[in-house]
Amino acid sequence: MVVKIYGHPTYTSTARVLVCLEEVGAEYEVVTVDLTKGEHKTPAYLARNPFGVIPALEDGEFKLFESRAISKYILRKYKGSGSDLLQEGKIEESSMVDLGVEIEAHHYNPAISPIVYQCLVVPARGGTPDQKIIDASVEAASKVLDVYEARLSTSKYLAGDSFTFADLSHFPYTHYLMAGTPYASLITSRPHVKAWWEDMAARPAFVKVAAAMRA
Ligand SMILES: N[C@@H](CCC(=O)N[C@@H](CS)C(=O)NCC(=O)O)C(=O)O
Repeated sequence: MVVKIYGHPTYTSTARVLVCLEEVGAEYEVVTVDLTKGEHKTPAYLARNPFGVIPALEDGEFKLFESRAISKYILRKYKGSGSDLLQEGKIEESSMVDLGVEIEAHHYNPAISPIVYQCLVVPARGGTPDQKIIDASVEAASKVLDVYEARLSTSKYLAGDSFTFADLSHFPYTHYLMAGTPYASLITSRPHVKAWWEDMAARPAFVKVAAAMRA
């Protein structure tokens, strides 16, 4: 029985989960949910995720949604088949992973996602990007990335000297920022952030999942 991910590999939250599965070498199946056809709002899908967003996980009888919760489930279930990306059992190290994931979810993601949305999604739907939203988001992202630059000048990764889920969780939006917007300099102008991203982007799991993404 393989883990099933209901989602779509081009969407960021699904990509986060797929990178985890690739990192641990788990067997999995993607059950495509086509957002353009509204498949995420059908009663069948709402039974998997009542908020009507992708992804959702099914592992035998067990069901879960929210990409970061699914990611942690996968990393816990397959701990031992790869590196320990949650640092579980080590109270300070695992707390640093939690901190990095919280910062990604509540500071990084809200600053970067509007840039990606305005530069990639809006034009793809025939619209014109709102430069005011982009400018405000670039300013917000700069402040967050200054914090990252300081942090990454004292340790190779966000939670310490090992690559963890705190780093991995940044992958989907950073991929689209770098590959699909004119704002890659947010990353490349900061030497430690640039080295951190280049190191992550070269990981085989990232390369494989990125190949199925849009930009
Ligand atoms: N916090 C959720 C966010 C999920 C989310 O917003 N998914 C997007 C695609 S990346 C979605 O399904 N959007 C469809 C919609 O909002 O109608 C998670 O991490 O799983």
